[in-house]
Amino acid sequence: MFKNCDCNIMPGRNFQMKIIVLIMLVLSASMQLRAAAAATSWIRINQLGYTRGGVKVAVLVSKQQIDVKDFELINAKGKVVLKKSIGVNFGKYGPFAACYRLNFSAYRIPGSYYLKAGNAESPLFKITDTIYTGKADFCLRYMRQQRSGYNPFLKDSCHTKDGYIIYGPVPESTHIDVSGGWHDASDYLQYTATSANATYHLLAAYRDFPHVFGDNYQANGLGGSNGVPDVVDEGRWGLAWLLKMNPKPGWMFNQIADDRDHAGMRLPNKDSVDYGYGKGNGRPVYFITGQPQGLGKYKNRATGVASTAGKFASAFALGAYIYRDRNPELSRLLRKKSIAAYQFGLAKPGVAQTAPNKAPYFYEEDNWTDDMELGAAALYELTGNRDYLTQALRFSKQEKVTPWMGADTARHYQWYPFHNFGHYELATRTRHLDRAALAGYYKQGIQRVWAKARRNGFYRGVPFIWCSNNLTVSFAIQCYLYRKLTGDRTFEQLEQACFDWLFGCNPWGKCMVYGMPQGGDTPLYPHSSLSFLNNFPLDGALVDGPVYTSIFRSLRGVGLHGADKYADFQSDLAVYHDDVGDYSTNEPTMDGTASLVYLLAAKQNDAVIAHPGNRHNRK
Ligand SMILES: [Ca+2]
Ligand SMILES: [Ca+2]
Repeated sequence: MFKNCDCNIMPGRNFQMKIIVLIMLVLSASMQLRAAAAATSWIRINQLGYTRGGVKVAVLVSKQQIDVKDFELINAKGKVVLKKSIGVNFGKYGPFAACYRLNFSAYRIPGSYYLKAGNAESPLFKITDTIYTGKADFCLRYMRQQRSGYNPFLKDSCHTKDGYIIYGPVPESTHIDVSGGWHDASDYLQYTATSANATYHLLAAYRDFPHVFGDNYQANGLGGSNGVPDVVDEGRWGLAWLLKMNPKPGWMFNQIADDRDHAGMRLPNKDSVDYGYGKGNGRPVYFITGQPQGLGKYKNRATGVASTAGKFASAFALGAYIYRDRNPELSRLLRKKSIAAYQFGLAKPGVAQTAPNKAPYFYEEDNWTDDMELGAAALYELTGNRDYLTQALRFSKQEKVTPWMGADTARHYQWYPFHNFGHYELATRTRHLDRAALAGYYKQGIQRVWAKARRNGFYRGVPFIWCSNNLTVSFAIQCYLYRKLTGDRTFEQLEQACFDWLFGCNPWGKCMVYGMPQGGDTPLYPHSSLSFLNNFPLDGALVDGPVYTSIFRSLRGVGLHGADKYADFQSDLAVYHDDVGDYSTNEPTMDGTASLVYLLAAKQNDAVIAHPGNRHNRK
C-alpha cells in the first residue's frame, strides 16, 4: 500500500548482458545481506558531502567496544589518502556502546571518497565546494507545494473560501477573505506565528545571500522566470497572506482552521472538512483577542497579542526594506502595517498561542519579548528612529537566552522562534558594548547546549522534543550568526555537527530532507497525504526529526504502518521512523523548511568565501 517498489532492472542489450546484470545483482545483494548480518559498527557521514575549507567530521559508532586504532580516508580508486587515529571514545550514546569522531578536516583535495575504520565503511561522499549549490532553492519546492489558495504543485486551487471570523468584534462567522499563505505541515491548518517566522527567514536569506538564489519560477509558483529571485517570490507569497491576516490596525488573526482538520488523508484541493459552514466551504479564522481560546475540550493559555504582533511587525518591516526599490508602493504599505502592528504589541503584551480544539496539541509559545525585540530591530533598520533601538535593546535584556537551550525538554513550540534573530539584527546595527552584549547572549545559549553536546560523539545537545530538527536548524543558525558577529570559531565543530546531523550524521544514518541529496538515504515514507495517496515527491521538505522515546510512546494515534528498517538504531533515548504512520518524527513542516533555506544559503555563502580566489567571493 506504500510507494511502488523501485525495482525495475535496466533491460540489457542482449540476453548475455541480462545474465551478467542478474549475477551482479545477486552477488551484490548477498554481499549486502552478509554485511548487514555482520554489521555492528557504522560510519555516519554528512551525505551532502564536505567543503574543502569546512569542518569535516564523520562519526564511527559501534554496538560493542572495538579494537580499532585508526581510520582511513580512501579515494574512489581505492587509494588511502589519509590515515589518522580514531581519537577518544565518547562512550555510550543511544543504541551504541562506543562513538568516535573521525576528523579529517585537514584534507582539502576535491574528489570522491569513503572512510574505513575496522570493518566499518562509510558510503561514498564528495569533497567539493559546490555541495550546497542550488540546495536552498531546492527547499523552495516544498514551500510552493505548501501554498494555500492557488497551489502550483497541484495546478489547482484549495481553501479559497477562507474564512469565517470567530472570537472577533463582528457577528460570529462574518466572512473575510484570508485565502493564501502556506499550509503549516501535512495538515492544512495555517498559523500566523509560523508563517511570519518563515517569511522572515526567506526574506532574510535573500537580504544576506542574494547571489545564492535563482529565478526559475513565476510569482504564482508555476515554472518560468519573472525577473524576481524565487526566494523573493516566496517571501512575497507569505507577505500577501500576512497582509490579509492583519486587515487593519488592531485586527489580527492568529490561525485558520483548527484540529478538526485532522480527519484523515486527503489532498488539499479535496478538503471536505465541515467546520459548520458546509463541507469544504471555508474555515474559521481566529481573531486575536489576547484571551485564552479553544472551542472544544482544550484551550490555550493566551495572555496578550505581542508574540504574534511582533512577528507581523518584523516580517512587514523586512518586507518594506526588501521592496523599497522593487515596489515602493508595497514598501510604504508594509512600513505602515509594521509600525501599527508593533504599537498593537506594545499595547497588549503577552502571548497569543494557537488554539486547540479536540486534542491537547497546540503551539504553546510562552515568550513574546523576543518577537517584539525583532520587530523593533527591524523597524530601526527601516526607519532609523532611535526609539526603536532603545526599545529593542530593552527587550533584548528580558530574554537573553532562548530558554530551551540547555534544557532537557520544553513544551511544543514553547520558545519560538527557536533562535532569537533579534539579537543578530540589533547587533549588526549597534556598536561596542551593546554589540558585545548581544553576541554574548548568543554565546551563553551556545555554551549551554555545548555543555550537553560535548559528552557524546554526535555533539548532540539539542533536546529530542517534537520538531527536534527545527530546533537543530535554528541552533545551527544561531551558531552561524554568532560566528559571523564575532569571528570566534570556538563552536564551529558544534555548528557543523548540527548541520551534519540533518544530512545523515546521526544514529540512524538518515537524511532529514526529502530528496536531498539525490541518492542519499532520505525520507521515503513521510507523513503526508501528497506522498501517501499519490506518490507525489515532497522535494525539499524537512521532516520533524527524532523524538525522545518517552514522547513517542505517549502520543495519540501514532503507529507504524511498515517494518522498521531502522530498528537497530532505536533506543531508550530517541526514535526516528521513516514511516507514514509516525507524525511525530516523519512529518514535514513548512516553518522548519523555511529556516533551512536560510541555513543552506549561509552554508553556500561560506563555501564560497572560504576560498579567496573564488569568482563569487563576497563577505
Ligand atoms: Ca522568480
Ligand atoms: Ca516568541
